[in-house]
Amino acid sequence: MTSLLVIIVLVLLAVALWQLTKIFDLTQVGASSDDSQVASDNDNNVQGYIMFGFLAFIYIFTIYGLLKWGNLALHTPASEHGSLVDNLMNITWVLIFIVQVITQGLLYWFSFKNRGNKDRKALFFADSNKLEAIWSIIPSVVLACLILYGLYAWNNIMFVDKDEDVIEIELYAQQFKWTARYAGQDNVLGKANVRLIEGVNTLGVDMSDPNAQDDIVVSELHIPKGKKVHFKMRSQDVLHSAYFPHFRAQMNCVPGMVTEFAFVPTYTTAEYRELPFMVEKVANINKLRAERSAELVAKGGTALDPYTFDYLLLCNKICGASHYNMQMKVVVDTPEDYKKWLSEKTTLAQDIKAAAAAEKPAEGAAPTTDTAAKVIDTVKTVVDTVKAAVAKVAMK
Ligand SMILES: [Cu+2]
Repeated sequence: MTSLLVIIVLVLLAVALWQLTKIFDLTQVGASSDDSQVASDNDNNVQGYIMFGFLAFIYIFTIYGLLKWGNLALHTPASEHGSLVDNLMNITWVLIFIVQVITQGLLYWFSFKNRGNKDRKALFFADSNKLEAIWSIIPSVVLACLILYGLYAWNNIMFVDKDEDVIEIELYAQQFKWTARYAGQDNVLGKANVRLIEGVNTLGVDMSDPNAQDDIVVSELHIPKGKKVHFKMRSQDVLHSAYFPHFRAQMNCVPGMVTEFAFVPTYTTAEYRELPFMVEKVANINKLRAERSAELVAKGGTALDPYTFDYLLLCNKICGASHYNMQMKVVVDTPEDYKKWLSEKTTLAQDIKAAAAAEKPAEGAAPTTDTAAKVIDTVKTVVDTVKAAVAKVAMK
């Protein structure tokens, strides 16, 4: 609401300024001034220097942005292939930076050098093969190199050897949460289908499949350091995107198909927390939080909890109203801790059994919900009929 008011005030101010300049123009009527619509040499000079001013603004803002916000970018990658992605990204940035600095400079310099002048006539030529060759060949070669390097990186990252010893984990996306399913002892995920979703079996795992018997469903992802983890993604409803920023991994989750991504984590959560850049970052966040907490407490609110770093799995597709909150904590353990953590989890088969056992005594309660649903349906039908009748009368 406040921002709307601010926008309205700004618009009104702009209108007022515009009207003021019109009044100012009217007061100048009759005064000796050049009011011709053709630009004079003086006009051209002024425009030329203003353009240089804008060029300086672009350069200064770029440098300022790099100095002020450059440290906010993701730092050390936490996966084996991460440095490959970062390399590709950095090369692209450097290229863009160099090209932008040179082309913007040339653009403004030539506009200034060839600005309007009464004594100069523009030279007309239909085309220049040499020029066109230069501006076509150079970008093509540079882009081809970038794309080839990108393809090389992509193939390297996406290749999973069939015989390789990997950990199979399913990531299940739905509005608005993630669930993970571990393949268990056999390291084979059981079949699944959204049509089989029922009760605690929220992922629709086909429990008649022998491979599904030891599958484990959890809401916090644990993975071991130094071991390749092969993720298979599914989505229940709309497009989601599994995004692990620290591991430089992202893959769309598409309803009706299984997508995949594999990576090897290289730092445990504890190790990553100890990296100097992370210690500094967390200290900085907590400094800001402490200031904010002091403000909140002064207003009678509660203080914020101090921040500790955790890897996250985020959703990177705007998938609905609570998309911003669609995340899952990811913990990278040492292989021993990972084994211990997984061994303490119950399998989905056990969960289903336990749920069935817990439900039995409460069986009498089930019909009530059925009755309630039936009553609601009847009321809906009555309302629809009345609506139709009213509409008919209105038509007449
Ligand atoms: Cu999502």
